[in-house]
Amino acid sequence: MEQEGKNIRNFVIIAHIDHGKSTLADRFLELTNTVSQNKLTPQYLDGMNLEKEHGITIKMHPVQMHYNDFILNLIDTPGHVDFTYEVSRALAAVEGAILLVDGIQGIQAQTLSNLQLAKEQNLKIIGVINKIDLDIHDLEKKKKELADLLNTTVDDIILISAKTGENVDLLLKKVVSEIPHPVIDEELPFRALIFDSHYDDYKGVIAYIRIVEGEIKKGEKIVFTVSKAKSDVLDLGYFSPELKSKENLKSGEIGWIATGLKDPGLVRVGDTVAKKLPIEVLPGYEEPKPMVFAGFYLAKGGQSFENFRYSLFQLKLNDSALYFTPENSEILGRGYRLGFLGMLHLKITQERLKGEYGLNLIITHPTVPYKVLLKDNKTAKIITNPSEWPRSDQILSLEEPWVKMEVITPTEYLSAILKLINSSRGEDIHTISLSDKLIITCQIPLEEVIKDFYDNLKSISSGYASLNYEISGYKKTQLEKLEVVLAGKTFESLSRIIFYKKAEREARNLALKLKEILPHQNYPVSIQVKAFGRIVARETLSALKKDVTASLYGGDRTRKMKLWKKQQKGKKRLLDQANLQVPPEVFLKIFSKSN
Ligand SMILES: Nc1nc2c(ncn2[C@@H]2O[C@H](COP(=O)(O)OP(=O)(O)OP(=O)(O)O)[C@@H](O)[C@H]2O)c(=O)[nH]1
Ligand SMILES: [Mg+2]
Repeated sequence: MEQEGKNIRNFVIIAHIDHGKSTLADRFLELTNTVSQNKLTPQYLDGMNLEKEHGITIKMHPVQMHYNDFILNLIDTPGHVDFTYEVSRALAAVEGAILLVDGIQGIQAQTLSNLQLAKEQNLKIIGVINKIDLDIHDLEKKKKELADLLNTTVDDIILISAKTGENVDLLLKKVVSEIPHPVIDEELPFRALIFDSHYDDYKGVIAYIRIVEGEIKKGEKIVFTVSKAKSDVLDLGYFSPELKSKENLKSGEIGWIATGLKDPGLVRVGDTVAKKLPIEVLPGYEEPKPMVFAGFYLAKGGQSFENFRYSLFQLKLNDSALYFTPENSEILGRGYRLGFLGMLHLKITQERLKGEYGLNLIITHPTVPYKVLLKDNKTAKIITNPSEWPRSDQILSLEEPWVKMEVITPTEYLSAILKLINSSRGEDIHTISLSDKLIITCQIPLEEVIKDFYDNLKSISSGYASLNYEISGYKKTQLEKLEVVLAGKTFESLSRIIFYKKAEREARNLALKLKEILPHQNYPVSIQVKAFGRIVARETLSALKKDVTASLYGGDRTRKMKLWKKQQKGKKRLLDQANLQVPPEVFLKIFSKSN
């Protein structure tokens, strides 16, 4: 029995974005005949449409392969910083990691951060340099750099081309010989860690599990230690990468179980599955803290709110970093405030809700969470929605989240990057060298990072600089709420919070933007943006006289005159103004322009 488990190798591929993880997985799938040649499209494991569209991995993807007498459970992981939670969960399910480095780019920010995560899990790490089919002029230096990073010798670093397959067989042999087999204990009661999940219309919640001890078979009863939910194992099996059924899953294996549970809220990633309670709970995962929030609302004529709610719970099964709570807006109606790990996470979520659930959604301006200390009760409150912002005379002090940021760049872009960091309120800036590159570390407000720091960094460094960041805590700050008043009426869902020094400029931009995108009315509409207790920006949206009569057929002059006269009547105008509607599309337009 024990012998069986010794044939298992569980490992991940980790790297910076685009360094070739999924392409390497293709070569493994090919080499092990897991996927037939005619089916093997590039980045085969990136099975989601969105992954293909964007050319990046968004989810971790487990797959089982057979190689000689070995069972290899590989988990491909995403490289983008917004999806690091996927990486960290995958790491907890395996014993080893291939750390892949693009030979042209060398070590990048997520190379370091993902390596750190793998070390924390005590994984066996194999260092690999990829893309050797390209002309890498300082290959020896790059080898040395990676060897130093891994505390090993250059002989230990494998050079491959995931594109041509060169040396990939060598790498696979090394995986088998160097990554330890899982600790096997089939005698102890069954315990497994849920590292991911998804919803299936027929089979209910499918939990992706790493079996730690014991064995589970089809038809047996299981219980989830956190929710205490009970179910039967309707089906179970392994990833091929699609779900393949088998009879049982044993200690050391990676697989899935179909629970039949229709309530997506009952199964949580990080929970321990057992056959009966009490049982010692496995360490699980730290809940990621959402750091970017935005209101999501259904566009008119779309699906029901109930559908929206259910879709969010279903999506959460497959994206455990997603946070949501109900909220209301005077313009947009009932909706949800969603929390994300970054702007790409937000964008991908919007696209998944549309593509997988058919939800057309309108999104309000994204914001970071602020800590507000009120004068009366002196307790700190986290505010993630500008409409809940207290009056300024009630505020004792304010704090905003800061991050520790690390930028890796070729030396020639140093001064441009320092300038960018400074104009983004960066502090505590240090620079150290990493062979022919520089690592710049600094503290910087999260709000600045999520805005357009990444795009600016990429453009000033011609794409060569990379960044990583982690929340370092809250710091005292001064913030202002920009309030939008249209035709004398405040529209809360258009308000936003901003660093006080940037408030006036942002207010002017906002007023101009609104002028550009608000539809003209029969009367002039005053656009005001308030901050610091006064109006800081003001524009007027002119009346569109043509519109009044445009719908009239022909040239009936007397009717037109009548309409113009009517339009001039002050009373009517006031009535119209009181009913001024902001169409939901305005949010889409504001959003797309500021990002
Ligand atoms: N020339 C060359 N290109 C490669 C090689 N490996 C990968 N690429 C290319 O690099 C790009 C990124 O490859 P992916 O496999 O998607 O990279 P990834 O690490 O999975 O990216 P993320 O999952 O988004 O982090 C693609 O255009 C690949 O064709 C290689 O060995 N040589
Ligand atoms: Mg990938």
